[in-house]
Amino acid sequence: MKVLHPFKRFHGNPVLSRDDIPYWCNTVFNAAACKFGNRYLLLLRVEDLNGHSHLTLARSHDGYHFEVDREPWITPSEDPGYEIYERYGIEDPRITYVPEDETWYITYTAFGPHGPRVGIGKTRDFESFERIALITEVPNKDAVLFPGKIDGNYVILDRPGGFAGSTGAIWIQYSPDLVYWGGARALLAPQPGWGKSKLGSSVPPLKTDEGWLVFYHGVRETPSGRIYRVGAMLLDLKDPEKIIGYTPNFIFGPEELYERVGDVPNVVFPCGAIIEDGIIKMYYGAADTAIALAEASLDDILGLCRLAKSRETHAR
Ligand code: BMA
Repeated sequence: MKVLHPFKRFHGNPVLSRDDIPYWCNTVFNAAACKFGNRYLLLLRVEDLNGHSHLTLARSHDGYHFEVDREPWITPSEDPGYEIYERYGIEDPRITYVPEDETWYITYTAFGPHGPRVGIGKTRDFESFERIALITEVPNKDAVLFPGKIDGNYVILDRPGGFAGSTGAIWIQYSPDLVYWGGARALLAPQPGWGKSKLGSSVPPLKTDEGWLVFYHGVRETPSGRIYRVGAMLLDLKDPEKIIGYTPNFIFGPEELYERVGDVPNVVFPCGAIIEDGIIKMYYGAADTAIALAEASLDDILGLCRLAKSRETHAR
């Protein structure tokens, strides 16, 4: 059976909003997610009263009710190699566990006077955090690391461009050491329709029997502003440059009031997902103002990805 709307929103949404942050801030949104031991962790993007973002941890025993740390965890770096690039904040984190390194990697958007670029760092304990490198030039954001090397290389999806008329496509790149990246190729470019203006990967690729499952956001410009929605595609496990299926339509979009109304209206923006017992928990920023949760069955999502096998409509 085809399921048109595979995600069900958590009845207690939003999961976190400004009132849950134990210090002054403007908003909380766009959180990375992972399971660390038996705890669910969210790495929150918190926007301060100056409009600059930093990252703060929230912890949960059930994935639905979170307690936020009293202090920020990762703040913009004062190291001279980073300072100018993070001067206006660090945004939209994604967390990937790489088993062969026994390490959790965190990618984020560093934002400074030159524009947005991608940073990557690592942790093993969610206490200490070490920056590895700034890995792209500007403008680039929405970088998600695959959870393991493929053919000896780390693999990342990122989104160069998307500003001043450039396409805003999802690209793929490779690295032997997480510092030097190359072999860049365009993977998925915007098409007329719900993702016409730009695309960006949402959550790090999830390994399934049928391929790498990638949620991505698509942006449509309208006379009353942008609408951010979510689609999914499947990439070949051995050659992730091959799109082997995708959802022909968006599968999640702003509908509830907390997604429609906020600092930036009509935005759902996932940065983290956790799969347990065939159920995907997707955490998403709602209207750049709160964090919400929706759940779907993995089978339903894979079924929707099987609907379109051709790559023809996805210009590269
Ligand atoms: C994107 C990113 C996200 C944000 C979205 C909607 O470009 O900056 O952080 O949620 O815009 O404002």
